[in-house]
Amino acid sequence: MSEFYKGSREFFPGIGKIKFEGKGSDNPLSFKFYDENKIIGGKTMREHLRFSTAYWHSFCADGSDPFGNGTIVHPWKNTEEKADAAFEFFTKIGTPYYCFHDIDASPDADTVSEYEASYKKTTELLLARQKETGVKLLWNTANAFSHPRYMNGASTNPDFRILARAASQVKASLDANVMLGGENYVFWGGREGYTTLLNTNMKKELEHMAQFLTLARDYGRKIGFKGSFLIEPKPMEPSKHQYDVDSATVIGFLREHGLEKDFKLNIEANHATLAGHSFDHDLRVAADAGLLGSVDANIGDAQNGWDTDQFPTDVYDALKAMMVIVDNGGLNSGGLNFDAKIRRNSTDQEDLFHAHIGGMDTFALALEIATKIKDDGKLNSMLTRRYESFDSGKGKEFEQGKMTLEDLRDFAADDSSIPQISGKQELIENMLNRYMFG
Ligand code: XUL
Ligand code: CO
Repeated sequence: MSEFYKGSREFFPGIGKIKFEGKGSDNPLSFKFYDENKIIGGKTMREHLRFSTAYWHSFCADGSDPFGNGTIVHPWKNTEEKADAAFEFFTKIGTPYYCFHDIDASPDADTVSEYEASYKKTTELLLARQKETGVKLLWNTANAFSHPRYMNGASTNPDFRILARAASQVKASLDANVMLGGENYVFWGGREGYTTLLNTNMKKELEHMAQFLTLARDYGRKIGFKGSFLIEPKPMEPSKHQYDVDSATVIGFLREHGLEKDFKLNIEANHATLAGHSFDHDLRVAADAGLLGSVDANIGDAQNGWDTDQFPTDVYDALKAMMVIVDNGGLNSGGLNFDAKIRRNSTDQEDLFHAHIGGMDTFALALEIATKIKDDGKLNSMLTRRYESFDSGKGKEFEQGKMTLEDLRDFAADDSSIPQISGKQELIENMLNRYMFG
């Protein structure tokens, strides 16, 4: 049996299965750090990292931007060829999972029934490819933002007829998910927001969104979807203001509407930075709420304020993210999905391989270092010590809710010499560099 899937023809000729060769290797088409079978803390790297390739960026995007036409010409010409190319790529690069929007993989159509019929056929095709290769579906989603009908939103559209049309896509996508054994289902509200409050009833729109998600949850559970529903926060782009701004906003929304038992968060690095946070901030907020579901791994550009969706190569950034993920005990049914695209001027077929190799090696390194930091325990004990005044005495009573405001005042009045305690930021940053490069 071939090491990779080959369908009607080979779409990435001349490139074989990408293997781990270690950091001494000069072969650019090999992993230097990602050794899928290496055991770390009782699990393989493959099981820890649960990498996924994004259908849309890898097999649909053509490099076009608002100022220019596409630059990347794909050799696949129809749904079947695209699926063949995708599964060839997944098995050559070795991502055990993939993710897709309905119309990435399956053709869109004017009528709901035509759309459903072709989606069903595409799902059967994808299921056959999954069975042949063992590649699994991390999540799918409905694209309810590209078509002109969604210009005023999908579940938050002021026109009920558009909301219902979006629901037909979500229903079909949940049907596909269950057929494909998807582990999660994503909602990203690209146009769930507003351009101006002058024409927007925000309260009504948010209530509609909650009702829509509730119906999707109920339908999914009814047809046997056992995984997590995920909301992917993003503050803007394409909408001027998107309702799912960041982790904290989405968590509040889920709790307000009683959705927090079924929904978790899909955190994307470049969305967190667009919201004025760091990647690890939004991961930490989600993890602390017990709602960290999955990750869209990418990186933005320090000089640009938009969603550049670049492949992650910054080990420092990835390390800080992996420290949260390792502390969270992993991602459970989630994974690290490369919601990332090669640059408009990266036009060789092998560039898609270099991009994924870089992303996978970056997170493999980050996993190793984050595990080393955890096992070493020094940073963790510094963190614990920083809050030790709450471990006993009055501090503990405060945490237990046993003190009043007057008690606090009386304690402060008796406590005449409060020592100054350093936060030790520079020392910690130096320690991090030593873990990385020492
Ligand atoms: C857009 C984005 C989407 C979602 C899925 O910024 O991240 O690709 O991940 O719709
Ligand atoms: Co994303």
